[in-house]
Amino acid sequence: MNPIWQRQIERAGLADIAAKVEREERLSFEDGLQLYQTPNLNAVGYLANLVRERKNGNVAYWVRNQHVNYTNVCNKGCLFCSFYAKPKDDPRAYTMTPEQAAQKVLNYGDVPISEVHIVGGVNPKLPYSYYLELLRAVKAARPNAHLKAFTMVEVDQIVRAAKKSPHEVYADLKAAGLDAIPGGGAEVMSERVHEDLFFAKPNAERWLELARAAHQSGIKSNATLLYGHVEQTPEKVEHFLKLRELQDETGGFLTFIPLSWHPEKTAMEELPAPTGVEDLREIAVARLMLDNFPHIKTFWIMNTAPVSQSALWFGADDVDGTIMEYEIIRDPARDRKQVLTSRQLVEMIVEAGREPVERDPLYNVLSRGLESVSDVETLLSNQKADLIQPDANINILTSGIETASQRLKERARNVIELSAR
Ligand code: V47
Repeated sequence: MNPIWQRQIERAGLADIAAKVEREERLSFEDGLQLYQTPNLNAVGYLANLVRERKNGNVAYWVRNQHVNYTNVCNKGCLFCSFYAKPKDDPRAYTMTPEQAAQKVLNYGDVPISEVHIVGGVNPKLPYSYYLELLRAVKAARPNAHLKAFTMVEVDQIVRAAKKSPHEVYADLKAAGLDAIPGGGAEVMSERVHEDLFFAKPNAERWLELARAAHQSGIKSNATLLYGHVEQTPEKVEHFLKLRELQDETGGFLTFIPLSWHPEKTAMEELPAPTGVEDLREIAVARLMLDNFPHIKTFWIMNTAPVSQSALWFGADDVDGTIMEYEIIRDPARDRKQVLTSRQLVEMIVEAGREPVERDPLYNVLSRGLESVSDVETLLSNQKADLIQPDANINILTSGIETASQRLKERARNVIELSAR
């Protein structure tokens, strides 16, 4: 190890952990606590980057995807959530028919999307057949796209509605078009936080049981951790250990996604949101603790594009995708839908100094660098997004990072000019 880093790591009290990382040894619960407690975030990031590069080299993955949130009706009443509408008399409530969901993806028919990410609230009125028809309708509309659908919380509801075993339900869902399962719903695997914030949802044991059954049925899935609200550090480390243990058993997890909590419009909105520094630490600690997870994702919608660029040096190897529309959190200032085009994603990765690789949800490589990014595709994506809700899509690069990076470039130019005088 470079002697400058060696000194930093020793001063941060991380020498033992660094030795384990170099020997590719598993980190303990106490190591996890220490990674959260040391003030030297750079030292934690440096170690996470060693693991990141060992597993994924210089590659940063992105995906051309579309999110469909088929219903916001939910009977779980989670305090951290701003998305849900109560099942009774809520004017915000909506539930798409399978045909309406299919129409949503047809609206982007000209964009070569490889993943449709389908999640929603737990609407107790929906019969088992609805979920199968939803998958069939979307698959028929986009036969070439993989369907990544239903968090374990929805799966729990589907299993109840079906009155069948999880394994039987997974077989039906697969036959209807399901390819993979997203990572939501576990929140923080702690009985205390479960009681306080999301007691109506399945607990950690049930979430893990349903993930195990998915993996045994040949369905890959992701996992998340929702942080930045009332959880405590040991609860987050426990969360990692539970996921790591199941991954040892099944090998069925693809990606871990730390989800940065957005307090806006929730029942706890007086609490402060996590900062960018916390977001980077969550990425880095996850990379170090989850030694058996192939990928760590920085979900740019939650983390912002600039923090996601930095996260690619703190353990993350995936920035997720084009998204097109996202309802679970909204841009608080404008309350608009959110999209990045493929060109913008690729440029964001290049600007961060990583090699962009387009993937599908199972991490099959679809293109490299600028190969599949054309102005025509970018144009289409913009036009189609506008078609859904005119003027409703934030162009993140022109409204956010472009101005920030332009400012930086401007400042750099001034410095160069001044020093040349
Ligand atoms: O489970 C809800 C979270 C999750 C808020 O697998 C919130 O690739 C922040 O799981 N602030 C659903 N988060 C989203 C999810 C996901 C997202 C991106 C990629 C993948 C993947 C999965 O969203 C929920 C909950 O933990 N959530 N409300 C909020 N206010």
